[in-house]
Amino acid sequence: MFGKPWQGIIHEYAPLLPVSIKTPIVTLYEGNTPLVLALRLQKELGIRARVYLKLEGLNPTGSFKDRGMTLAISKAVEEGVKAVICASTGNTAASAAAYAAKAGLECIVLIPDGKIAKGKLSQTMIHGAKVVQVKGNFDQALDLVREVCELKPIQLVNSVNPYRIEGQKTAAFEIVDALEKAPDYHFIPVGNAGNITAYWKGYKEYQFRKKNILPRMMGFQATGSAPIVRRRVVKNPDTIATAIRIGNPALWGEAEKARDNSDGEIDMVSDREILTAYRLLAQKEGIFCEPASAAAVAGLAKVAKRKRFTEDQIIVCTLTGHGLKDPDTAIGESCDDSITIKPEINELLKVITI
Ligand code: AN7
Repeated sequence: MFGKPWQGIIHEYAPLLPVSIKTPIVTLYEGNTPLVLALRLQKELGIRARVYLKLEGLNPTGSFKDRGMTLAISKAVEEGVKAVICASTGNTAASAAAYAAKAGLECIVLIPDGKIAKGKLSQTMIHGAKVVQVKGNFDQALDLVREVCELKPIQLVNSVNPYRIEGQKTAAFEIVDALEKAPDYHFIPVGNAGNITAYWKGYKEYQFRKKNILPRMMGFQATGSAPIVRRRVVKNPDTIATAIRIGNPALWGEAEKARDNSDGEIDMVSDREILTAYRLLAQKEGIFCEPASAAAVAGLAKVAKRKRFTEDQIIVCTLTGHGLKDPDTAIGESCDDSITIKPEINELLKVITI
């Protein structure tokens, strides 16, 4: 009567992942996230194609990073590693800390000083990781962890670790399983460029399963952190979407390949456009994602202004992280909307306009 219980992406997709019987699976039951039809958003943006949202914020630590981390940590345990390290704008840190806790590994994270959202910092700390704030940006922190891994027996779990990409590609498998084919367009935010690389790999590997089509990969950076679009390293990246505040993506070349081989695009959206999409998702779809995730939908809104999508087309946007990751931005964007009254019915009636 019931299907087999979900046990995470490694159990589900083992034949397509670099694991064996001997791999000790460290899972928090990640993956199997909803793919939601977004009719009100579609209408709001004047799009005729069907728009689906892949809610990666519903993973165990609230972001897509868990898909790659279950595999990276499982392989670290298999290889007898005792400690893992990453540089992070927050979500990788939270995920690494949680999976390391589950596996009994030590975890060290380097984060850019003062530039990580509170939810992510709170997760990383409570899971017991050693948090090192770097007076600099993500790119400098990544250089440091790469260097320290040459000197110490510590495993790097940033997306330059190929197991991260292997795990993250399962999101594309799930989308093809749900739609029974690949979408025509896939919109996704781009930071360090691991996820766009992983989805493209996943779609290609799953091509044999269903109809022989591949999506166009549509990546979006924030204007203040858009090295791929501008074709040069951004020394001092800046954006309200701190998750993608990255000026020198580690998988830059891979992202360009995904773009070019899929006949897609990598473009940029402003913080204003990101925040507009962020509010739209919350207020028209009931979906609270973090600002970086809204970049994908801001990108869709931008493309929809110049391009006519047709009714038979399918668009998927990945919403990479949960809105609760960054409560400060949500409150900051909404504080004008809150009203304070004395505890009296007349006061309340004055403010209710219905
Ligand atoms: C919510 O956690 O880089 O292009 O260190 O947290 O694969 O880097 C996060 C990236 C999009 C960009 N959305 O993905 C980190 C980190 C959210 C993110 C991205 C990130 P990539």
